[in-house]
Amino acid sequence: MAEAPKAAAHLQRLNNRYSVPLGGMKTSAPTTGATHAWIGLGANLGERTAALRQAVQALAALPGTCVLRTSSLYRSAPVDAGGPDYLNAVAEIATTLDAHALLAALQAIEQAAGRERPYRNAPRTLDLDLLLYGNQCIATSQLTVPHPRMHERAFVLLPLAELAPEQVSPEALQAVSGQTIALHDGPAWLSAT
Ligand code: A4P
Ligand code: MG
Repeated sequence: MAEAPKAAAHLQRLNNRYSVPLGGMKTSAPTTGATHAWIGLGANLGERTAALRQAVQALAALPGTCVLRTSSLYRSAPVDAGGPDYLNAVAEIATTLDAHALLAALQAIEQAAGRERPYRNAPRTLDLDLLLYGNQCIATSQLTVPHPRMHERAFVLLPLAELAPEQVSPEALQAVSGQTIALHDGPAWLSAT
């Protein structure tokens, strides 16, 4: 495993403004009524990178939705769970879907990737979490936004801070700086063959 970067040192090195070549995908924002949202992607079963790549393509194919940017790819041991190491990333999208329709679409993409739910936090071929939906706070029986556990997790905060540093305070990064996490691949992971 590559050397685990300390959160602050790693983020200092990151250029927060790079944009990833998203070959063949919609990358221009819908013109009216679009909301920026940040999606957490994770996988720890099967061909993890391929599954995350296909998930980004599936996000870009959703109605009224485009993928604006994707983060680097991070590797870490399961938190509060067992099984193989996870790969995690975050995607920033602009979408005209409302938050509940977006959640349903995320779950459909998970299902298409062979996601099974034998027990809580079970290993999975694909997990898509809605981290942030604009600046909205949502609390329904199906959906909590911001995602309730995102601030406890380096595997969410590090990739999110690449794309949206204003959404991740230095204190939040400091709080997860003891978690072991490795940079698995830079932002070009999406377009690499
Ligand atoms: N739900 C409510 N709010 C949301 C939201 N903002 N985004 C509901 C997505 N779903 C949301 O999710 C269970 C229910 O949460 C859904 O029915 C939805 O209505 P799920 O995807 O079926 O199950 P889950 O992913 O196991 O649950 P959860 O609560 O999302 O798990 P976590 O907290 O995401 O933890 N370790 C590493 N290193 N990397 C990981 O990615 N992931 C987990 C899962 C544990 N450990 C990990 C990782
Ligand atoms: Mg989930």
